[in-house]
Amino acid sequence: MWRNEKISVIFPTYNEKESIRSAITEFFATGAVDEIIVVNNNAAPGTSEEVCGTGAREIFEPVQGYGAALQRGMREATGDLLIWAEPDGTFVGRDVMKLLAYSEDFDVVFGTRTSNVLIWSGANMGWFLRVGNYAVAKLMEWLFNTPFLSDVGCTMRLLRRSAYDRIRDRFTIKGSHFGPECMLLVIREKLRFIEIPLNYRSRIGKSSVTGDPFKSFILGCRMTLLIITTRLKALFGIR
Ligand SMILES: Nc1nc2c(ncn2[C@@H]2O[C@H](COP(=O)(O)OP(=O)(O)OP(=O)(O)O)[C@@H](O)[C@H]2O)c(=O)[nH]1
Ligand SMILES: [Mg+2]
Repeated sequence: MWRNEKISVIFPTYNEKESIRSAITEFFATGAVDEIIVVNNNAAPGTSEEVCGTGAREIFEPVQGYGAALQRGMREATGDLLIWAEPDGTFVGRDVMKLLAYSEDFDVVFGTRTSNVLIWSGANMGWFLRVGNYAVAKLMEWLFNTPFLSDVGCTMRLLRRSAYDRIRDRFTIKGSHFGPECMLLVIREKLRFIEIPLNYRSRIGKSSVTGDPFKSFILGCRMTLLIITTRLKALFGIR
């Protein structure tokens, strides 16, 4: 609980068998997290055994993809404040407290992994990914005249339930670029948001998306296209 509000953390999982148990322990150790929903998205065999007995609730989402998993997790969560994260060892449990501190003034708190001093040694945030995320985030910031944005790929963030309820019916993307779709909906709905720097560590196990520069580039292109088409829709008053 945080100031009488119930806190839910959503962990989509696909290939995090080696790290998921320690991630659950680390996030519960904050003392603020009431519920962890693990969304098993056809995850590696053995994942359920790792989750068993941790106190997290495991649910199964058969539709493949990061967006599908996260949307299912949010539908299942019962908290007043919904926190997204990844159970791959990259995010630090105590950063939950930073998100919560800002939740008093904002409907949505985005994370950024582009602050040099918080990128841990070995983290997958080299020049290409850092500049790419920054550039696409700036495109979003400038086209929509938003507060400061520097990362479109950060998968740790907080949404108030009231904010989630205002945008949930308009989620469409099942794949990896669901994160920016959610950002664009937050912007278009004129919700109050802020972006804050989070720690970013090296991943335990193998990345299936941004570990491959070509896949990262394609993902960046899809995100850019989504931002431009959403701006055009906004211009013509199309929801
Ligand atoms: N690749 C992939 N990830 C999924 C899927 N469903 C859920 N996820 C989750 O999406 C998140 C991102 O996947 P990662 O493999 O860590 O990709 P990434 O975050 O780009 O890679 P890192 O930056 O190295 O962590 C993880 O939490 C996965 O568990 C899916 O179908 N495919
Ligand atoms: Mg990851």
